[in-house]
Amino acid sequence: MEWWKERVVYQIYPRSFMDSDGDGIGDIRGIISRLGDLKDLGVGVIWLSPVYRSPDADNGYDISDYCSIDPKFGTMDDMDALFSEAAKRDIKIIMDLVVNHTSDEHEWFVKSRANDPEYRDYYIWSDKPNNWDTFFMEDAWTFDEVRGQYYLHLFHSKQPDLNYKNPKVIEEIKKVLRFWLDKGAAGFRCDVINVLYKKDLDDAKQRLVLTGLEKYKTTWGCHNVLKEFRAVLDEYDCFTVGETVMVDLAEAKSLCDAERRELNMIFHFDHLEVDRRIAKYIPKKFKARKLLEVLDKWQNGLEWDAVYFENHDQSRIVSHYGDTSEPEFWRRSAKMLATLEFTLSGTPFVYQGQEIGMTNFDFTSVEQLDDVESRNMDKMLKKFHIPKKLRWKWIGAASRDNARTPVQWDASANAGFTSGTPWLGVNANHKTINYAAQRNDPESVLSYYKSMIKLRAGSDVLKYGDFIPSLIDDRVLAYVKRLGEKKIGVVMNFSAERVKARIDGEIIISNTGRSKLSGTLWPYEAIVVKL
Ligand code: ISL
Repeated sequence: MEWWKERVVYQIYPRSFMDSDGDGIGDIRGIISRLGDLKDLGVGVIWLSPVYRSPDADNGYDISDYCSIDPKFGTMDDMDALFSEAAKRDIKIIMDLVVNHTSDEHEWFVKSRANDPEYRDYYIWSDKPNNWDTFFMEDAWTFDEVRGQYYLHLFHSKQPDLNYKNPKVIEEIKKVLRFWLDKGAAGFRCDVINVLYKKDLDDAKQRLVLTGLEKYKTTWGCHNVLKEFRAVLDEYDCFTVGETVMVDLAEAKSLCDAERRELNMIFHFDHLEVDRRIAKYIPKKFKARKLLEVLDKWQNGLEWDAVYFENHDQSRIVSHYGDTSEPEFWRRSAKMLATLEFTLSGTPFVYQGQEIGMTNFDFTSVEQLDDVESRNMDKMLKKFHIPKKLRWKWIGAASRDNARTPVQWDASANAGFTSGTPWLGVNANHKTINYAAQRNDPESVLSYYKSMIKLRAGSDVLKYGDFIPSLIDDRVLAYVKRLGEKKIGVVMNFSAERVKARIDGEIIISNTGRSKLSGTLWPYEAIVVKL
């Protein structure tokens, strides 16, 4: 079996993980200081969000030099040290490949806007804008005074889109792939990798959000570019996971089917939006039935899945699908969600802090937010005359900043993240929710994550078994994993009430430590049984 199917991937958002030099921003030396905890957790791969030189218009997803380390995170020697220290612990590292766009401060863009013949077609320029808009709810074209033309950007205006109709651009990115693979990277998480190739620049069908999407989402041109990258990747023992925005199942299959393997796996979004509408911000009622239907679709639709419930763009899963209204419900629902994650088939991804049940932040207004997407969503909702209180309720629940508050290492000031002033506020609940309080507590969320990761590692049924949905209603979610004759049953109560549910089998693990089955599920109880 491929090693990347066996291992658990842990995502580090470096600016919020661990600060070693007291400037309030996490850094590479800080990561090295915490590798022991990651080893203890059972991590086999680190996905490192961008640490490259960047002016930070989009927190590092606007890169000005792909083959560098931004001084705020340290030096290339620090990065080499991280590769070797991680390797000593048998932890591989995949880098974040953000190549749909660069920063407008990248030398390629500086030369392109200056009409340098070698670079003038590295980006997408036009004499007049079309009607497309961005993922950040703004116009997708900005007029450049130097060039005297408009340039396309599907995200921030400081993130100009590269032109993948230009073979030189593809060759440049192949060099970036080789640079990091030669340094020891074990692959890449590929940012918005399904929107690289724009069919044409004509006006598109008007949409409430993302007008222009049909012009660039998973186009045949994108497949061809990915095939070119695959030729380089196949020279190395590595894997790729594509972040594929708005992807549907048919597109996902075409991107990561076993034959073409343009990508080894992809992140899709449906399972995190069963209680959301209009691009994740507008809430609707959660139903376990809906979540099970979506999981069934993707578990049985793809040959191999990337299983995740958090990342640097998503709200904290225990606040989203769990219950933080009281300590016992918080603990139990965090463990229930871990039970879900590690009994699904696919490579599990854990986001920093998820393993200790970190919750959404406790900010009180949009003015406290750092994230450009959240601030622009507030502006857009204001245009629709949504009242401030309701705007904040929606944005506070879905903002990407929920995942970006510093990791809570202990109960000291700034949660042990920094000796300086943290770049983004530390959640006040770090006094009770932190690594130090959980490391040696057998009942902690952290200990349960370690147990579930160990359980998965030892079970081919959980890793590779078929996913068979069973009991479904709006509160209880249950399924069977089957591999040959072996079957494991999983049942979860996504509600604060006791629920009747007949369960047979021999208990393997539960988040309540029960020793026998009783036909009733306690609030947020999860049970895994051998059938
Ligand atoms: O989370 C999202 C989908 O619901 C969007 O907020 C997100 O912007 C989109 O998925 C693309 O995300 C990636 O590309 C962006 C960057 O801001 C995100 O952090 C990154 O994950 C542009 O590089």
